[in-house]
Amino acid sequence: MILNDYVQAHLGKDIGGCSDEELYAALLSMTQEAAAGKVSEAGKKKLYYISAEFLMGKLLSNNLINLGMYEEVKRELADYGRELSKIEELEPEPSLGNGGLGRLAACFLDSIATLGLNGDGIGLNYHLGLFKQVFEHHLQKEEPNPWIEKCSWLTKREVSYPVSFGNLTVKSCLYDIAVTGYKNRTNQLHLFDLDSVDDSIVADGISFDKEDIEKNLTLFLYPDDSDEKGQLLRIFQQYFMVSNGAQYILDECTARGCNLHDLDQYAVIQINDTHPTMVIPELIRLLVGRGIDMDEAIEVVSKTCAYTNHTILAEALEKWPIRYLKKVVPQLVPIIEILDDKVRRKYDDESLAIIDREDRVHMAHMDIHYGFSVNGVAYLHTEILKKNELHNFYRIYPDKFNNKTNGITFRRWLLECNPRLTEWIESKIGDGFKKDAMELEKLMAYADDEEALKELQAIKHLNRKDLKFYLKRTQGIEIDDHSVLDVQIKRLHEYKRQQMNALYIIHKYLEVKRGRVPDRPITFVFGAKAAPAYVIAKDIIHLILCLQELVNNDPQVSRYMKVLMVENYNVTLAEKLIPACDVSEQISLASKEASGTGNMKFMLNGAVTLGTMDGANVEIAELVGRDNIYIFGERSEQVIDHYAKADYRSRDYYEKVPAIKEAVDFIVGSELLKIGQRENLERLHRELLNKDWFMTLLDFEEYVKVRDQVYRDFEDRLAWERKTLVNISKAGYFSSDRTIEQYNKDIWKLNE
Ligand code: 26Q
Repeated sequence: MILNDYVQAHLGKDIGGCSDEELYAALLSMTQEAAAGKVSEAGKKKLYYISAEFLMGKLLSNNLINLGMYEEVKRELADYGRELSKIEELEPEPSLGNGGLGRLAACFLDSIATLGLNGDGIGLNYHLGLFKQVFEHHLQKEEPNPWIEKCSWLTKREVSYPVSFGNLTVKSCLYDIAVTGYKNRTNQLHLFDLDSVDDSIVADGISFDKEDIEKNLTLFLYPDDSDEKGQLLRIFQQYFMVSNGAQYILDECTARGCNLHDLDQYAVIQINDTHPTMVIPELIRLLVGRGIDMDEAIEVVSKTCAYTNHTILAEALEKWPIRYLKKVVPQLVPIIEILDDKVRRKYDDESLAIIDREDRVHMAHMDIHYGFSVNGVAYLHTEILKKNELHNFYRIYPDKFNNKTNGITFRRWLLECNPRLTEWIESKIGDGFKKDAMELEKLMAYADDEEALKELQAIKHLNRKDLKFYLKRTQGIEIDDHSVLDVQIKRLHEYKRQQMNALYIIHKYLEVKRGRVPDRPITFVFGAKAAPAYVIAKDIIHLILCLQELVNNDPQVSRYMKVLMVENYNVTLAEKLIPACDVSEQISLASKEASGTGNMKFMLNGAVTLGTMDGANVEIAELVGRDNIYIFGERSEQVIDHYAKADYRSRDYYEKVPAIKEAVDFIVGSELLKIGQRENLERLHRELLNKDWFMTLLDFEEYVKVRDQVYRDFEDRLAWERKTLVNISKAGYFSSDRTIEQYNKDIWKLNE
């Protein structure tokens, strides 16, 4: 009776006498106390995973599962007619991340603790987090997303560091979130903050005084950086994160007996993309300040830091004008100049420089020269880094490059979000898969077991019903639980090609109008936020919302298809959508999606992938075999070749293929113009015709063909369910426990 005893002791009443709010507060403190009992500092060397984002998701169920209290608490609540899922709805989702990179960091923290490794996260405590998305007049509008409540997972620590920006010095504060491992230790996520930050300076959506650093520093994740003030603020944030992180690391290592000459034996710092790159010059600066000479400091730091690359999009690789760094972090500039100078003395190759001829600092270059490891996040991605994007670096540092294919934590993405499937798996193969995900392969014994396949189908149907009620209650939208559920949920970006999905919907709409109706209704679901200053991305959202209005209100068509774009897509929504999904859209232009991790979550929950040979899709295809995945589109080598030759012209495809012309022109046709804004629709139309940088029209024809095949194949229900089963069976490789074991074996080398 863990919960009942707890509320008796603390509130003097039993579960039945408590409100949901009281139960939530009690569960929160009860799990926090249980987690605190599992903290340990064992092992000489410690990992620090430093990241601008940690997309944690709600923590209550996750912590209960990991602490082994979930079943009992659920049962106790049920005895009093209460439901954990209702109580959980009171918990706000921490708004500390944006997409894949942040969610990966959260999965990694879970696996690090689960494997019993000594490793903490370091980041920032953004008060208003990533903006909250609302739809108004079929357009995305951004609002602040305050998520910190009095009753929260944050614990204030008695830790504070001075951080200097030229002539402004601030004093930080620190909050920790306990990270529970599955039946194992507790680690910490350290989130630095500033007491003087003031939410009330935000007015009119998400605008605020970008120059009032003491009040705005940790307000938002990715504040609008379309102007210089916004870019400077991002540098303020990044430096605040790394300077606090570096001071914390040095203090903690010193307390554990490190003499700083041997820092690399006490600490390893994993730099998550380039956002925390300034930790390198900052650590060097601090070491010199603590009496170590410059050359040795550089060497020590280079042995301590490792870098993960998450993108090959040139525009996403950070390059800061040195003028900005002089304004915000003048103390780092001489160090960065020394680092650049050393590189230039050694290599006569401009492409390797840290400070380029236009006086911009290439953050990734600093990471590669002054870190001991560089990793990509899927096999194909790492190969492209080595052969193309970072080829000149690979030539000089072949041994630094390594691949670590991403993974996801099965605790959240199976046990927590899909209890029905979890129970079913357990009934078939026992519970070994909860610790060793590769055991899922044992399910292959049921690949031709009709009974088992029907059970699997029934589980998806029940999950669909849950989703139906959830969406109705929270988004006011009705879905058909007998339709095929086709889902694309991820950040909005042109390379991910939500616009191609939308063009297919247009095509299908016109087909239905012509009387060619699908065998079964289809529900097309989207979830995506667009960066506030990303104009075309917002136009694509506009198109999807206009299509939603058009399709769903057309009585002739809506019997056969529905479009649904969920508002404010987040981890909580993903956990509801994924277990109910049939078709997983992973349709990025080959070579552009570093890995993807949503693809793995869908696979694990028995959705079948419709995708390009990009990122981890390549590895999924390899594992499940071609009968159990739908692949289409130009391959990465050819795509890279098109860019090199600059020989892709979207207009050629538009002119050559009538179905393409028809779908593209529909964007600016009378039906949609009646619903939407001419400016947005025309801009998107022009973009597709004149630029289409991510080659939507190149792949469109084959996409239509293969996608139609998917829906036809769905009708052979048993054959489809077999594909589902194979996907689940082969998903074990994508456990983040495997990924973290590889990081530890090849890069971190903890516990040795
Ligand atoms: C850069 C400059 C200025 C402002 C913002 C940024 C910025 C912000 C966020 C650049 C990149 C990001 C996020 C990237 C991201 O989420 N990448 C994803 O990482 C996943 C985990 O490795 C991969 O699975 C995805 O393929 C990759 O897109």
